[in-house]
Amino acid sequence: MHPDTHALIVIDVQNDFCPGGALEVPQGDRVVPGINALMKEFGAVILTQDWHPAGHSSFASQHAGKEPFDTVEMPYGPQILWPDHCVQGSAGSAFHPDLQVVRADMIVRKGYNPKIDSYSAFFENDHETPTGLHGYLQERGLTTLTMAGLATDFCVKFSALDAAKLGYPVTVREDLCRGIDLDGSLEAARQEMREAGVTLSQGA
Ligand code: VGL
Ligand code: ZN
Repeated sequence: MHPDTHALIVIDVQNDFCPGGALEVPQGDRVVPGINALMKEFGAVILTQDWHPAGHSSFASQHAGKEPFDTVEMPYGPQILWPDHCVQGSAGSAFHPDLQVVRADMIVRKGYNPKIDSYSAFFENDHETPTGLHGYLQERGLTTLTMAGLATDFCVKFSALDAAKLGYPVTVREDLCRGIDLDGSLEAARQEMREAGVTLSQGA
């Protein structure tokens, strides 16, 4: 059991990121049993949920002549375009059916702003619009974080880097994450996280 100042943050364990989903992460569903078991070791459990309006600007379908996984320039910087995924209220946006959602104290939704993507649990992709999670953690006295979920090289990475920047000691349970791995993005993400002082763990 971790001290009650230590929170588990479970990133985007949703149907669309699992095999058969719109933006499937290879073996994404494999993280579920281990995450459920890990929840028992924490007094505070927070889930994030990717939650896009239909026609979101991160969808390739909204950009003439573009395909999923192409990159475009947005006012806030380069943006990878994705297949339509995690549309608010769709079956794909729901949590994996075996994830113990009942254990969650808090669910943070992100990506609901039509014009900005939001990979991180803390800030949208402009790196300045907050989700409110930092304030929530501060008000509850949650000072140390462990993260797991999908995808290692996108939402988990951006969440962990922002947590480190905000001053939280943060551990990423790599054994309970899976990556998309576009052009070496998984190894690059591991390197970036290590350089930012994030602890990468393969489990106890
Ligand atoms: C994610 C791409 C687009 C993720 C979300 O959860 O890693 N990746 N939206
Ligand atoms: Zn998304």
